[in-house]
Amino acid sequence: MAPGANLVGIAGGDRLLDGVHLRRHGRDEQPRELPDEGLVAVLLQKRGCVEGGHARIMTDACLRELAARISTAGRVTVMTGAGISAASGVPTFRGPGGLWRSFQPSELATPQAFARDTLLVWEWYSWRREMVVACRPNAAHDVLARWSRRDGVRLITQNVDDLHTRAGARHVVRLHGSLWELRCFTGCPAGSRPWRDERVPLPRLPPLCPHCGGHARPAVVWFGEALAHGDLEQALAATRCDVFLSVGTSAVVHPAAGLMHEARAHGAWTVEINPEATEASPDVHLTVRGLAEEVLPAIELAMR
Ligand code: BJW
Repeated sequence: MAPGANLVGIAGGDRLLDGVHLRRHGRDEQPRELPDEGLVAVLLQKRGCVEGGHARIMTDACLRELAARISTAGRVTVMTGAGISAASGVPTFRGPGGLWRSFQPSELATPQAFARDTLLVWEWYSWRREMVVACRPNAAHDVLARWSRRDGVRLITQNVDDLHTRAGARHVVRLHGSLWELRCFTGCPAGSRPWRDERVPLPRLPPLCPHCGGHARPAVVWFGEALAHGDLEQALAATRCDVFLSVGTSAVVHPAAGLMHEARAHGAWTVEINPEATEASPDVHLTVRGLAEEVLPAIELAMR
């Protein structure tokens, strides 16, 4: 912990926010002393305003500011990545335990890989479907499901696990498709529209297109493939917002990673929630270094 830091937990023995760090960025965010009010304490590190990474305690005040910004904003957009499902047991892609540590994206997540070894790719997706079907939405999905019922809140996800929908979220824009939908790989007209198939295991690997009898593929977006036009349009429209939260994403995969920058260019106040620094960290107004399943419930609590 940095010199001067004084990390405290939540009063009443609740340790919900222990270890959550908040970091402010951007010229328009002036450093200021934040009173220690003792309910929730988090560690604030102000890059560029406090020499030597000196940390100071930020308590309720900043969390309340974040909560107030979200409550009073007319338009709030939340974009999520694999990290939001980590607590549900769904592996992320990058970082320790990430799928790309054990598997090559070029061998599994491209149309070329599918054409080369259709069965191998389907075995990988079948394994992931078996894993995800056993997972349940966590507290972070639950909070976002509640927020999604508010006017002006838009939810964009890069995740293919459908856990937002299973948590009850409304109008989720799924930029990278769904593990639970299939479409025709050969591109026959009727099979181009994804259909839902939640059977685990699938009765046949590789599954076939019911329309033309060719191979069906997972209706997800692989590297080198365009995102569905409508999804990207909706996501871009959602960057016109007052607050943009980026939750649990390494922010390396485009075009999703560009949405935060778009939002900031449109004047949004941008926030990142992630236990690690990411490509986006230097560019957001506020970085909350913490776990989505802890930080989002804490924000929701502070909104009451
Ligand atoms: C926690 C946590 C906790 C852990 N709480 N946090 C511009 C620049 C450079 C490259 C490109 C560019 N534009 C396009 C490209 C190429 C490419 C790309 O971006 N490559 C980069 C990797 C360099 N993009 C594409 O190819 C895209 N297509 C495209 O652009 O098409 C253009 C086109 C136009 C017209 C015609 C044709 C083409 C498509 C990208 C598709 C990505 N697909 C995947 C697989 C989906 C299917 C599947 O699941 O099998 O999507 S890849 C994988 O990465 C998956 C994810 O959605 C995506 C993003 O990953 P995410 O969610 O950020 O996860 P992680 O693991 O990276 O990070 C997790 C984070 O959580 C970490 O930071 C942790 O710290 C954190 N965390 N626990 C909160 N409890």
